[in-house]
Amino acid sequence: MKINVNNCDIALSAGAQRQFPRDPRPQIALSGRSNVGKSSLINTLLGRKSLARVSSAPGKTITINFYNVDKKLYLVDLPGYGYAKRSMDSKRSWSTLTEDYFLKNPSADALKLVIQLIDIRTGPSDDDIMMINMMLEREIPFIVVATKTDKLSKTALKNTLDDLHNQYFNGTGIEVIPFSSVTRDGKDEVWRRISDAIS
Ligand SMILES: Nc1nc2c(ncn2[C@@H]2O[C@H](COP(=O)(O)OP(=O)(O)O)[C@@H](O)[C@H]2O)c(=O)[nH]1
Ligand SMILES: [Mg+2]
Repeated sequence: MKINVNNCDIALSAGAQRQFPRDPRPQIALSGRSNVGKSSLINTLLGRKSLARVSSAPGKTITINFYNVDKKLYLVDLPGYGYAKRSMDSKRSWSTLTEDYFLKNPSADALKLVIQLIDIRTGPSDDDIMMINMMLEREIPFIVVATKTDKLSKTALKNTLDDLHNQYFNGTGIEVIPFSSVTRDGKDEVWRRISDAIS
C-alpha cells in the first residue's frame, strides 16, 4: 500500500471513550512513558517537525490524539504513563482513558499494532513490563521500539541492545527495534512493521 505521509493531519483529540473514531480504518497506537519520545516518533515517521506536540513536561490534559495519515490509517498518540512519584500513586499513572482504549474501544478490531516505546538508556520500566504483559495476555500485536539511540555511542548501543535482549526478551520472540528521532535511525524499519500490520 502506498502511503503519502505528506497528506496527514490531526483527525481528533479524544478526551473520552465516546469520542474514539468508529470507522474501520486501521489504527497503530504509540504507548510508553511520558517523555519517552512518542510524539517525536510520530513526527519522524511523518517527516514533520511539529504535527504531534513534543513537550519536555508531562502533559496536563489527558487526551488520545488520532493522526489521520493519508486517510489510510490512524497513528494514535496515547497518554504517557508512569510519572507518578510514589508507588502508592502507581494506579493513577494509568489513565482511565488509556484503559478504555484497550478494554472498551468500539473499534478494537481496527487496532492493528501497538508500538511500545522504551528508553534505550533505562530499559523497560515496571509500567512498560505491565503494558507488555497486558498485550501478550490479550494477544494485541505489538513491537518494542527503543528510543533515543543517538544518546549512546555505537559500542554502547550494541551492548545495551544485547543486554536488553538477554535481560528481558530472550526466548519471548519479542524483537527490539532501535530508533532515534534525531538521526531517524529505525524509521524505515518501523514503517515496514506498520505496512505489514495493515496490509
Ligand atoms: N536525543 C533524543 N531526544 C529525543 C528523542 N525522542 C524524543 N526526544 C526528546 O525527549 C523529550 C520528550 O519527547 P516527546 O516526543 O514529547 O515524548 P512523549 O511524551 O513520549 O510524547 C523531548 O525533549 C524530545 O525532544 C530521540 O530520539 N533522541
Ligand atoms: Mg507526547
